[in-house]
Amino acid sequence: MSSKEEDLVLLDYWASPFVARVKLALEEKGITNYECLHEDHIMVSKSSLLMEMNPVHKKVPVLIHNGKPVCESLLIVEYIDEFPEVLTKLWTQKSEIQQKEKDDFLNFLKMVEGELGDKPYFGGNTFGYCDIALISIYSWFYTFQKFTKLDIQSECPKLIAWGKRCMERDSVKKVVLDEVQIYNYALELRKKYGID
Ligand SMILES: N[C@@H](CCC(=O)N[C@@H](CS)C(=O)NCC(=O)O)C(=O)O
Repeated sequence: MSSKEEDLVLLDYWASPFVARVKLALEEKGITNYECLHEDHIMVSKSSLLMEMNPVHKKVPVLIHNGKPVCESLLIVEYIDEFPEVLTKLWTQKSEIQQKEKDDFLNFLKMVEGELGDKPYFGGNTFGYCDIALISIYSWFYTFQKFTKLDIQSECPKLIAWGKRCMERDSVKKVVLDEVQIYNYALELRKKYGID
């Protein structure tokens, strides 16, 4: 997400630790040109904009991006992060993928692998929150590899071993799609949208 030419509004409450998460993410991304609208007494009364933008929970934070609301602090943090855009770029381009995009992707993988370290799972010895968040992306690695021609197996052996370990779990086997099926889907979409 580029901060330029974007209309960003954050519904804020000064004491909210959840809003602080979002502000931190914005800071880290160097996004400063957003408008902060402060709720006065969030526990007692709420602005009509908050009621309109988060009609289900009526809670801050809400990030309003070009008029569209994103609710839930952790989802907003994810939204602010450029990562999903980077991934999509890896398999939807007509032209050859730029070296910079490959480098960004590889740096990201290495950073994730660094977090894993020598542990079997991200949280230690048991499959948990972070593994759930990442394993669905692991099944896209094959597709990314095909389009980027990066050798993820050699670049990030521990991460690949983690992926294989997770794929042995019944829950993962049941839910996470097969990597070849995903690659075929990517090829189909490229054809459908005239990329190939
Ligand atoms: N799960 C939400 C929690 C947000 C939350 O609890 N916000 C509080 C302020 S700290 C709020 O808006 N409370 C208003 C209310 O409960 O009516 C998130 O992570 O965004």
